[in-house]
Amino acid sequence: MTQMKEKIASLLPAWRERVVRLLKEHGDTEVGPVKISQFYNGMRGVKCLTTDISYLDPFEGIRFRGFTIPETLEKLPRAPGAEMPYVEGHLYLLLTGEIPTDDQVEEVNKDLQKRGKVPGYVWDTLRALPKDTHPMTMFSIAIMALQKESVFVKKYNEGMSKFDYWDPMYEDAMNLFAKLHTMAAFIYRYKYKDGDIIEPDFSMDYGKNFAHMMGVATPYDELSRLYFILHSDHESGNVSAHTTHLVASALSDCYYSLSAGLNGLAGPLHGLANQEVLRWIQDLMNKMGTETPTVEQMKKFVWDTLKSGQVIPGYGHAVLRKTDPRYAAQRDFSLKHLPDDPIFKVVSMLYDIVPPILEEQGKAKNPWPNVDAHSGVIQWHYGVTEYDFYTVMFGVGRAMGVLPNIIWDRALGQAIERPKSLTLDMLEEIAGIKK
Ligand code: NMX
Ligand code: MLT
Repeated sequence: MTQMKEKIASLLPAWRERVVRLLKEHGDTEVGPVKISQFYNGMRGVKCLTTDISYLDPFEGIRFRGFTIPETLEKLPRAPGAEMPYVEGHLYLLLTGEIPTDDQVEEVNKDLQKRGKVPGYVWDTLRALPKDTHPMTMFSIAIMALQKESVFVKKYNEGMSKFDYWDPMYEDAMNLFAKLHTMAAFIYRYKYKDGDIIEPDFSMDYGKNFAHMMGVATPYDELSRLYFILHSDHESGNVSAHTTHLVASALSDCYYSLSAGLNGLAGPLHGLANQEVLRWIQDLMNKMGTETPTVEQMKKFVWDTLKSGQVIPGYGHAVLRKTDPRYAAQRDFSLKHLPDDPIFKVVSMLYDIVPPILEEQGKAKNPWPNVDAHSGVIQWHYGVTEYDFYTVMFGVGRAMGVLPNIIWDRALGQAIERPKSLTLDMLEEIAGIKK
């Protein structure tokens, strides 16, 4: 057993004891009321989920196991001379709540390498799809194709105590995460590079290997590490995390659960916004006939977008009420590596232009940029201009957060999710509306 798995096993009894005690002694304590508006506004603000893996403060942004993004990037181990920490170390942090040693990171890396080989039938499945299939559909199908490998299903069918569910869930999650970067890069090269596939090099760490398989030179390896870490987790109410949790709550294995979660990530209001941002900026440049639109041209384009009833992609958030620190981290990377990139300049100008316009329009509760406003421009700079692909990379990163979440769901005995619904008649009656 790896130190990471042993660590989870050793932490479990104390966490279980806390949950049992909380439920036994305080199970009836009320956390908050539910308003009628929340039945129709996507349950915004209803406190009814729990995770210890990350927490999102509206003004501070995300904390991974208690660490802010700058703290996470500073504390996690990295390769000698590397700018960004190992993805493997972040996985260890998310799963155990502890910053790993170099030795522990090395062990995670070796463990993922052992699990990394993708069976040939996955490639056959992908090759059987029409080439114009969206890469997110391909990614989701590739994950589903692997479902027959589920250790959880096998052990469940053999008969297993519910206290042990987390163990095969862990095995499945590691087996799946170990292959995701290879499947993502395969989709990219198959779809956009004439099927010229680059084999994985398992002597490399996760981020570097991804850059290698994408065929993009350094510092794309540094970017990949940063990208996967930043996109990993955003507490449990966002569509991809919540869907993964919901599906897993039926004891569906992690292949079914992650694939479902990523189908949610593929929506333009969620992860697909990163491709929308690039599409929108390209549209801006094309319509204005220049790579360097003026402030006035940009303002007009923003207003035109709003007046046509569309959202400004990459801006606004359901929880955040300030600039997303994931945006800030990517901006820091860009200032160092691509300060003169024309699209980066447009992205920077939009940061000054969009928020006052959204405030003037008066609808969006948060006028500031989110993670998706910045991720595409960096990919574009390194030649990954096929923006349909961007959400797949978001998905690889997101898996690193949601898979640990469902392992811990099993470990702490979270029940099948089943909230109660009411009819409009009932809500009108509660509201005292006479008909
Ligand atoms: N541009 C224009 N209008 C907006 C925007 C925006 N960027 N953000 C919110 N609004 C509108 C929203 O459509 C709603 O309008 P209406 O009353 O007509 O329905 C109104 O402002 C109130 O919405 P909020 O309560 O501020 O936002 P909500 O929590 O409902 O939605 C998002 C959050 C993220 C879905 C929303 O801000 C949005 O659509 N942003 C653009 C898409 C985007 O960037 N998504 C990525 C989010 C991050 N991620 O990776 O998932
Ligand atoms: C995310 O990373 O999931 C998005 O920012 C959406 C959210 O948190 O609601």
